[in-house]
Amino acid sequence: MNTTGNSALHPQQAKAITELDKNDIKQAIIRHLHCSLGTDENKANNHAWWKATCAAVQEQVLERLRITQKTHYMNDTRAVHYFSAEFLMGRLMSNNLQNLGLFDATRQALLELGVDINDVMEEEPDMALGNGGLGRLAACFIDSLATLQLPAIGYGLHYEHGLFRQEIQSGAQIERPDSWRDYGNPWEICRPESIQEVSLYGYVETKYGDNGQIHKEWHPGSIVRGVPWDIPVVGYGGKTVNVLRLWESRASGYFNWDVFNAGGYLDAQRENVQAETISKVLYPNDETEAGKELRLIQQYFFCACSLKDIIRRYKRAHGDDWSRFAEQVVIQLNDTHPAIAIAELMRILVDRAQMNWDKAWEICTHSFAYTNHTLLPEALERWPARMLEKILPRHLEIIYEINHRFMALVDKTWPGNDVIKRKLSIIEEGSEKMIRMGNLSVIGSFAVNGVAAIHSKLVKEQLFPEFDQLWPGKLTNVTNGITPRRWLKACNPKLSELISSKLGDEWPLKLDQLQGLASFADDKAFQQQFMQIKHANKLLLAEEVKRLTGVELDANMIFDVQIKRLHEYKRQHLNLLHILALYRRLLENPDYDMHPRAFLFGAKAAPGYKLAKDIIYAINKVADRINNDKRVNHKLKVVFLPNYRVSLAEKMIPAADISEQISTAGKEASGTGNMKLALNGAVTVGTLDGANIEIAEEVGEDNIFIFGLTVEQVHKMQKAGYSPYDYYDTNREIKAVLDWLETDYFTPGKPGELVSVKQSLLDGGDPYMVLADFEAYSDAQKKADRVYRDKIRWARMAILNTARMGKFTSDRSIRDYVEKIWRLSSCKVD
Ligand code: T68
Repeated sequence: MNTTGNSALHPQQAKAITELDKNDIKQAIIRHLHCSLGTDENKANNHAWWKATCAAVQEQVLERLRITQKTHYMNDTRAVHYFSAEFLMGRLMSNNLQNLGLFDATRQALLELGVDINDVMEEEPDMALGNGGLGRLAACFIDSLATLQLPAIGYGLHYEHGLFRQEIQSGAQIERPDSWRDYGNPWEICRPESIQEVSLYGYVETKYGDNGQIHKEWHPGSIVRGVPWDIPVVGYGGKTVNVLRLWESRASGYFNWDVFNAGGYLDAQRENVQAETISKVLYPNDETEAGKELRLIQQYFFCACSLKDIIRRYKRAHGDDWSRFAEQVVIQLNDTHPAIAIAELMRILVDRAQMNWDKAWEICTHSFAYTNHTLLPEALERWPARMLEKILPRHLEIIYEINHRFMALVDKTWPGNDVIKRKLSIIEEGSEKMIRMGNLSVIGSFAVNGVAAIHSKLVKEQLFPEFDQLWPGKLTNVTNGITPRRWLKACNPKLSELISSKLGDEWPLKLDQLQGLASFADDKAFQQQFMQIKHANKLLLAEEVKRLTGVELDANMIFDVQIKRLHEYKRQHLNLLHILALYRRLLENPDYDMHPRAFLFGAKAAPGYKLAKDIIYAINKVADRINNDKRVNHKLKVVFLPNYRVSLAEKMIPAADISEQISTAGKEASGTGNMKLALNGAVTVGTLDGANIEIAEEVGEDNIFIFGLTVEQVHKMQKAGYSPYDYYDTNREIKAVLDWLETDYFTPGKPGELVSVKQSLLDGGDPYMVLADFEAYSDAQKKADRVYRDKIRWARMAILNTARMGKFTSDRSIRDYVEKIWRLSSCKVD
């Protein structure tokens, strides 16, 4: 077993972090080059420097971790347990150095050793254990939890392969396995002392006690071992270091020895392979539920391991007295992915601790809270009852019992109303009986939140209106946020330095202080500095673009950025149609008046999502044609950057002038890329959707380009019977660009290759109202173009965007959770 990171203590660790200087760090790095890696300063390549540097940093981190854990234990603190199938951590070296306050000293130390810290940081593979916004939110939240010195632990899965690596071949997305820990991960620590075992399959036996009591006993068919790996999570300021505990599945030696001894070596191995499959790979589908057995097993596996871990810790302090459990433990369910934990805790309390149902239910419903991240029907998790019966037979019985008792409450509230009963039931009747995990989550939790004001309103009014009536106040809002440490301080060092020169260096902890920049918004010298930094960031990105794609960008162009998962509702194809319109205008009139613009995309499509992959292909084909068309390419460029991920976002965001946030109103729950881009001085072109609405409120309508249908208008139009042909037949430009896609102009010799995009917008019914919003979008883009050419006005807008993003720090989100839901106290670690 690889147990990297447990290097022996060294006297230097006794020194307080603030006293550490570059010489100490230099010595530690060299010591690790010699003693941990068996190399030296002359032989070491960048990878070795990276590992040695991480090991030197990890020494500091582990010492803080030990002190934090001791402090939490001594204080017997209430803690939040953040259950998430995804944590999209990205790279950790620069983050940990920033949060420990050791970045500059380490940069200097490496420099004196003849090494550039930027080259060293590039060696780190991203920890891509998530799909997109939901996973990255979890990562920002654990950063804020540690920063605010709150007792917290993240629980998730230790996927061997994170989100696939994307290659673009002849314009098409190819998926390659991601191997983030092939050469070892210096941050993780294996904790064999905390291994758990989890049961699966089998059957339930009903036993009758002497007093007539019924007792259920689950006889599992298989047992899997969960091995915990801890990733330290360093709070800003370096005081509290919490952990992210990720479970790896292993075959439990337990079951297989018999088979092995009976000569069934291969059979024994087969069972190993199955057990180890559980944490093999992250499911790459965001916003859809495939209903795959392995996915349910993944969910149950990490929930069961985590609950056992929580209970072990609770019992160490409280023995068999369960009465204080809900006081000490709050479990936040990041979407419904961990919802099976509700049934698992009931099973533990009722079957194992022999508690009566009502008391167990009381504990459960005071321990869990649930965050909803989507209204899209295809993303709401439902599991076939038959699948649950096979994998978790006892849990299915428990879910039926929860539902039975809940239906009695519904009947009392709405006597005889079968329509409401059918709607609120956890069980969906139909050709195949399904278990609705959303309903289970609402019923089993004491609080339910959406992730932006509009989204939470829609959760209340459209998704769960009867639940809101039944339990007023249970449904609430916590607007998402992002950590300014990673998404400004670390990724945009030049802008951070400028901000600190004006406001001091507390803003990463008190992001509202950025307001102080507003008084410089009209200061010519400051405008110039701010825009010079943007320009420098654009030059850096242009270099990267050249390296990755061969395309040359002029940093004087507008850098217009759309970075997010590829999905129809996010409408990358609306952006594409507008690019085609610009291209056409330029061909028709070479003097067409526009500021040169580079459109940059970054997006992964779920491997099974055909149209999303077709849109990627279309973007790439259009990009090829435009970038090689001498007639226009001084004014128009299109770049699709392959393998969009956290570390690429960190390079694109500081260089963006325009942030594309153009989802169909009502579809994007919140968005968080919108916050990151605005924080770095990009101006949003966006719809009134998700957190865009709150961003517009903060920055003011003069500092954002809002366009398009509102939620109400979308709703009304769809009810009235929306016909995309109304736009195709009457808008010349729309017709021309859609028809263009059918020719072989972008795919020479292969007409029709891009036709699926057109079809989805016409015969496909244009479910996301792309054509309905096209003209408004084009107008907003024209306005943005005009404003950009007024350098002073644009600089003012960009500065005010940065200045007014204070609300969107994830520290504020976490404080909201603490006040509205978790009721936690911070625990100072010194
Ligand atoms: C996102 N959801 C929302 N889901 O789309 C976004 N789904 O608006 C919001 O800002 C963000 O959550 C944070 O709240 C997702 O990212 C997934 O990735 C996902 C993964 C698996 C299954 C379903």
